[in-house]
Amino acid sequence: MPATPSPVSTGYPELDALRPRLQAIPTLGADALEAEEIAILGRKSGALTAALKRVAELPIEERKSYGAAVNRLKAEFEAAFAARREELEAERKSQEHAERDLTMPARHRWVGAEHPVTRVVDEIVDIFRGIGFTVAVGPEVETEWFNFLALNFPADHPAMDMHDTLYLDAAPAEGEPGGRLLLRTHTSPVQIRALLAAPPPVRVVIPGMVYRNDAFDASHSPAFSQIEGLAVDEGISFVDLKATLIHFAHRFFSPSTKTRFRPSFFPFTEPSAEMDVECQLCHGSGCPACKGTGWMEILGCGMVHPTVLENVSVDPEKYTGWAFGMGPHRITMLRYGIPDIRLLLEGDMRFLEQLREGARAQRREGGQ
Ligand code: 2NL
Repeated sequence: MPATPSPVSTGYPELDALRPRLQAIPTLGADALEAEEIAILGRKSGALTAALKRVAELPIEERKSYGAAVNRLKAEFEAAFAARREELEAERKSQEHAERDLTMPARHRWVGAEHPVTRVVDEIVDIFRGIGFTVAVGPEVETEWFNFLALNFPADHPAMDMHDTLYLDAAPAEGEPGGRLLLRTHTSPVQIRALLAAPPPVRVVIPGMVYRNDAFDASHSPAFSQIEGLAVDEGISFVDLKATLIHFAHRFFSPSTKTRFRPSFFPFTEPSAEMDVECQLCHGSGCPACKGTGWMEILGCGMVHPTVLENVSVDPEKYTGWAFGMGPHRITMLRYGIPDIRLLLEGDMRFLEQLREGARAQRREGGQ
């Protein structure tokens, strides 16, 4: 039994053996400090934790003084660890300050945003959803039947030529006519799928990417977006087509935007029309963007051709319908006066930043 325990000797050799490690703590680095703390105080295998566990094995008369010695040493270790940790943290902070160059230019903070074409597609889809249309999507690899033949394209139509359409090398589905695979050239095949999936009434809009064998220049891209819409029901007329598309133009552009319809031709509609809105840049007075006409063409449309309805087993005597197709990339260019479609496909941040949501309002207010 030891007499009075001195500050350096506990009288227990196995505890005294830890003292050099206590004295070494002020010299430890951050990692070594952490390892040493675990080695001494760790719950599972710390040296002092083990010593404390041994208290229970001692004869009753030795327990009190041994337990007290362990606890005292533990308190000393804890204080030493805490002091060293504080010291290291202070060193780290002062070093950080010394290394900080306050003359460095601030780092630009990037904030993500929707692409302007995505925003335009969402707006268009929302307007049609607001008047009872649903939204559908479909495959980008299609067969000749869904993409052309079901839509009343004659088998020798120039659009089906390899010069205009990107065909896949894959073998066509077993000897089926129109089974050749291609990248869809419009979203119309999805409307064919919608008509086959459920009987009328059908009111659906279809956004998606489409592909053509075109050169990449200021006004053409081999990949671009399209939105088509289709309404088939009993008693639908050209009046419904005009009323719906004029409503769309008033919501998308402005309530006072003037519109006009001109006759046109598509194999899948009869009669067919093209819709113009007054030029959004000059409001009708004529400018380079509208080639001096005061009008911008925004979409093609028409009454669904009876042959198309027959091709999907919808009775053209009972049902009629109308459809439209427009290009969100084109609409985005018209809305913002963008002269080159490649700007919308190349992802140059210096360009896209200017079209960020709210950027126009910020500029008006004299912000960045
Ligand atoms: C354009 C013209 C149009 C349609 C697409 C359509 C779809 C079916 C039946 C009939 Cl299933 N028509 N779609 C109709 C007229 C025009 O697109 O210039 N698009 C950019």
